Amino acid sequence: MLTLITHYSPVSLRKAGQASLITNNKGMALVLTLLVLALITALVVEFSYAVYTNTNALYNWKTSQRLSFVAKSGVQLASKTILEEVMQHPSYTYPGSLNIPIESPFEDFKGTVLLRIEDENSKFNINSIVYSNGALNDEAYHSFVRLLRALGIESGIADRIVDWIDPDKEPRLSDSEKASKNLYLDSIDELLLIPGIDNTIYEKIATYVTIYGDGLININGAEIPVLMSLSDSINKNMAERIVAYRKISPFQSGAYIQSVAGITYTIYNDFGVRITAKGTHFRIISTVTEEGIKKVIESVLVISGTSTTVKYWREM
Ligand SMILES: [Ca+2]
Repeated sequence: MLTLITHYSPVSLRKAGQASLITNNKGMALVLTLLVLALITALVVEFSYAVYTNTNALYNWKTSQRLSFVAKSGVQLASKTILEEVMQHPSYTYPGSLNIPIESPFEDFKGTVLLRIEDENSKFNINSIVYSNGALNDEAYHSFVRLLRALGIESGIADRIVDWIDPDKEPRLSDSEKASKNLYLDSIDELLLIPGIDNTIYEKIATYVTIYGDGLININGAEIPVLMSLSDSINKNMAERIVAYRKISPFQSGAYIQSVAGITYTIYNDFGVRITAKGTHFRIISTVTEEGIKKVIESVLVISGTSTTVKYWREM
């Protein structure tokens, strides 16, 4: 019995406890080592990922900067092209829009450059429907209604735009003064803010309207619906004849439109004061793409004599 008691003496128990403590400590050390190792591995992976992401972001940024320079050069080239055209024949500008694809403009550049030039004077100036004193410009309003009709859009949209722009608060339609701006449009996109103009209507109108220019329409560039907006006497067939005529011989002045079969002096007299043969405001869209990265610069240039002024500039 005694022996047994000795075997289980407090000393022996302490020894046994120490042995198990040592084993436990070793186990803890192993767990800690494993934890530290796991942490280091996670940190290394995280670090490599961060370095990879940063390098990639830096590479994309560098490419984006490079493309931005190429796009800017594109705008310069387009403006030079327009100026040369204007110098060559000062009385008119033709055509209304032009796409210029440029193949390998620089060494080491493997992307594509597409320049698009649009004569803004070939479009209908939507702000022209309200005079600067706030009164309705009847002729422009009726032109715009004709444009809407040619595009298959109901004429009430013209009234909604008038109320959006004009300074008064008297609605032309029951709800057309609700939240109206009562100022001119600053961009075409603003049409989407006008109640009653949804994406479908906007998409139909957008390419034919502008906020630039003096309201005169360049008959050398106007597309069929815009030509039809000039007068009730210009139907689709006549508008097509105008387009066919200018392809062979661009109009030297507005009056030259009478050379087109069917356009009598009486018909011309109806809209003669609202047309021109020359554009002054040009939209340039320079799109550069390389290795999946795209840079677009959109700008509007005003040409006066031989000088150009940038009216609008947006980088995307
Ligand atoms: Ca108003």
